[in-house]
Order: sequence, then structure tokens, then C-alpha cells
Amino acid sequence: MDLWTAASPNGWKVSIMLEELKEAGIELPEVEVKNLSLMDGDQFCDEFTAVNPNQKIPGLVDGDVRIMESCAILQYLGEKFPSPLLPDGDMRWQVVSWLTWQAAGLGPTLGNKLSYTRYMEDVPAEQKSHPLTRFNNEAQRLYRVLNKQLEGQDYVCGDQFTIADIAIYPWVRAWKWQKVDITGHHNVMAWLERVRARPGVERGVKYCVPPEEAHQWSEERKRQVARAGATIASNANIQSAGK
Ligand SMILES: N[C@@H](CCC(=O)N[C@@H](CS)C(=O)NCC(=O)O)C(=O)O
Repeated sequence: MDLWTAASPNGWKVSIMLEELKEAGIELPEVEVKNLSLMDGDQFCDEFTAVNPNQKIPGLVDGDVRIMESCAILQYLGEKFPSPLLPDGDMRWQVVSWLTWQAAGLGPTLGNKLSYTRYMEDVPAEQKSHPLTRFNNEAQRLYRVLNKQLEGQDYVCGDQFTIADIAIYPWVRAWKWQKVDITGHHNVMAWLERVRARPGVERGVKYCVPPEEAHQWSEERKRQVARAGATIASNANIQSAGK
């Protein structure tokens, strides 16, 4: 299998899935990880466009099968390698529902919130006040929904960790970066720690940084952190919130 990816939330979903499958005792075929540099526009190259005409990571090639969209890839891997990560029967529809909730709601909303908050800092406030308010309110609403869903259970679809958790986690772990204060959502905060502590998850989020690219990655990360530091410092509430 070839996995086309990058160190970003939608990419981490798939690498977490591969590591969690190993944790579930599945013997996977060899996976070649093809790291793209999104900053350099690698996602627009012909070879990747043939895998994913939408030109966004991740993409997976398994023999003649080419799959785009991170949640479709999670479902594909879940079906190809049966495990509790994609349960059978009625529970499967619970999992697919929350998977789709992430793909259609949480991901796009947090992506937009992030974009207006972080990547358009030079745009005057009056020009972005409508989208900022809209995506901030919707982000808060979705976090409330998630908090309610997690009441009295360890994971999104009950007491079993599934691909629904895998899809949601890489976005929620970046709540400080999104500048959405979720510290009042105690179920979400506890779930974050629970998921973060899983060895497969811990390995999965480190996946996309092969040693030969580590230098380039760390230089870019340093620039991102420098930019974020300046902004985070102006928001004591978020800054003091525990990760
Ligand atoms: N709905 C898609 C979203 C994929 C996506 O937005 N990927 C981002 C990285 S997280 C990307 O490739 N961005 C590069 C670009 O927009 O040019 C999925 O879940 O796979």
C-alpha cells in the first residue's frame, strides 16, 4: 500500500489507524509512506493528482484501488482488516454516523475557524467578523455536542475505541491552535487524555515526519510556533488552559 500524506490532522487519521490496527493484532502489508510538503505545493503534482483528483492529503493506493478522503480511507481499512475499530451490526452505523459528522461538520468548521483565526491575522477585523463569529459559534456548538455524546462513556460510540474516535481526535487535540476554549467541556478533556495515552495514537501522530525530512519540518514548525506564540500570548485564557 502507498499512503500519501503530510503532518496534518487529516493525514494523522490514517497513520493512527495503521498503528491502531497493529495494536489490534492485525498483520499489515508493507506501507510506503509518501510524504508531501503542502507548503511547497507537492499536492498539485501529477502523480498525486492521479491518486486524489481533489489534490488534498491523504490518499491511499492499495493495488488497483485508489481512495481519497480521510474518512473513506478509515472505513476502507476498517473493512479490509476487520477489528473492533469498525464493529459489525447496528454499532457500525453509529460509527459511520460519527465518522460522517466529523467529515461533514467538525473538520470543515474547525478548518475554517482556524483559517480565519490564524491564517488571516493581517485581515482587518471588520472584514472577517461575520465568518469569525459564525465558525466560532458553530465550533462551540459542535464541541458541546461531542461533550454530551461522551457523557458516561469512554469513547464516542460507547466503551470501544473506533474509527470515529480516530477521525475526531486529530482535530480536537488542536483546540488551542484553533483558539477555541474547550476546558469547560470536561468529558471532551478527559477523552482527549484517554485517546492521547494510547500507544497506537502516540505512534500515529509521529508517522509523517521521516528522518530525512525532519530538518525541513522542524524549521517550518519553528516558524509556525513563533507566529502562534505571538498570538497565543495575547490570550491568557487559552494560554493558561492545560493541553
Ligand atoms: N475532506 C478531506 C480534507 C483533506 C484536506 O483538507 N487536507 C489538507 C491537509 S489536512 C490538505 O491537503 N491541504 C492542502 C491544500 O489545501 O492545498 C479529507 O478528510 O481527506
